[in-house]
Amino acid sequence: MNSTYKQCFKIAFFAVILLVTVFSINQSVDFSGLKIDQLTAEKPLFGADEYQYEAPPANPDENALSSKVNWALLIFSILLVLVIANTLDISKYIAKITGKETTDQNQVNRWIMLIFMIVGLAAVIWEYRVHGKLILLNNSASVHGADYDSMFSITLLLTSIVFFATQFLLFWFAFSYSYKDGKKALYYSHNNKLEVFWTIIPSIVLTILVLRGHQTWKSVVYAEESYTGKIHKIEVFAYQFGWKARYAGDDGILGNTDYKFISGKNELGLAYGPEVDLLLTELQEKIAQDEQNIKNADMTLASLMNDYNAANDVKDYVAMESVQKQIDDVKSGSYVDELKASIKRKTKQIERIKAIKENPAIFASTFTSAAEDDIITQEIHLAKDSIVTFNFRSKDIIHSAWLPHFRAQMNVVPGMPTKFTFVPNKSTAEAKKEFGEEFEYYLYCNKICGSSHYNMKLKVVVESQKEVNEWLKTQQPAFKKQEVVPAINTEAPANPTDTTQKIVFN
Ligand SMILES: [Cu+2]
Repeated sequence: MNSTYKQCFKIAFFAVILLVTVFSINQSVDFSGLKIDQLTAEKPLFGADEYQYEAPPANPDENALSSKVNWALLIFSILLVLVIANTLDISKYIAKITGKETTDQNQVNRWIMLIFMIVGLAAVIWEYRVHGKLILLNNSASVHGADYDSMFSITLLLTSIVFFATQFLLFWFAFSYSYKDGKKALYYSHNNKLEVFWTIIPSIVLTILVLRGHQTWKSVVYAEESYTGKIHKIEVFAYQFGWKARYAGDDGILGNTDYKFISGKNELGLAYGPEVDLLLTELQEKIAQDEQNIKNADMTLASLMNDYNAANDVKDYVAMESVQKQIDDVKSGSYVDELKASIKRKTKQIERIKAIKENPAIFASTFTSAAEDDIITQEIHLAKDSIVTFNFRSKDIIHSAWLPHFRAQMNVVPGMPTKFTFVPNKSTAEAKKEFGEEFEYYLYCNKICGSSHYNMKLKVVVESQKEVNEWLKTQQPAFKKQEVVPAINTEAPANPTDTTQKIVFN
């Protein structure tokens, strides 16, 4: 009787553990928001929908735990544990009473092995069928994409064959060669032929896969050299959190850039004289302001004291706390230190810009007229079958430009320009026919780069060259030609004195 209690306790213990596990999984994952069919049959492969996925609005009547599927799973799991536990116990008691073994555990195990194999392999086949659209790629939108896809498919095919064969053998042997009375296991420690066979075959297969991969990689990475014809260069600029594209204007040349030129109005830091002069003026003004603030630190402190007293009168504790913090900063000197540091940074920036402007050779090669008519856009339009090179630049941290439909991805690293060349060969209109009217190509950020990383995407349109040209005409050049201020120094200055005459520093 004592042992019956023990058994009951054991079963109850396992049931509780199971219950807690299922409950905690249920609490942490809201299964109700995840619908498998949203990722499969009706949806386009890598379509916009998958990446714009929004969970359906929560139904207040239906909390996560009331989901029918999960309750069914929970109850089923508990029952299964109870049934197995009871079966084993009952047979044990019968064996005790009758003195005969009723259940042959070897028999149970071998059948469980077989069932596990069938269920497991069936689940794998189900996965291939249901999520196969995400695995078996065959609809890339770029020339090199087809190569990439076929490589993926071949690798998947080979690994699948090996997977099915080894899993079948593993479980079939367990089933087929289970314990039988009077049968002795064969002691089989080594077989040279077998060793050679299963070393050489995988080596050859893997070598072929790796070499093919290397060839494909080379053709993708060095594509710019291998294509003959006009290469359309587009700059793709990443920042937290967004993208900007830059096209060459009528001159067909992308202007130079420098991070030192980046300002509120010159987000990409283009080497455009008037804008850079404006930045210098702004920096000088800010320095003057900072210097003034340092001089007035005592006045600032007095005014903060007044603010504090005013807040104290009305017992505005939030305001009091924030003013107190500012008072502390001024008193401790960190307010002035911060201003000094800011002056130092700005002075350094001015020095660096002046270094470029005052060196005739650097000036001439930096400030060409090319940047003037560059077009900065919020979309990328590409001509179908044209050779495109994306030149990537980052303003702040590492991003990664990912164009899944074109099977392209490239890190975007601050201070290290990267590029990627490819030929889009499926227009947006053709893709819409294939994937549905709502389909759009996108360039995503594929490096988790901060709180709004998920929002970093840029629409890509593939159309005819004529349509691209028409679209470009509707886009504004980065800088409207300034009529009052004469365009400066588009040519190399004759001598250094010339340079200083033309550029006015404040
Ligand atoms: Cu990013």
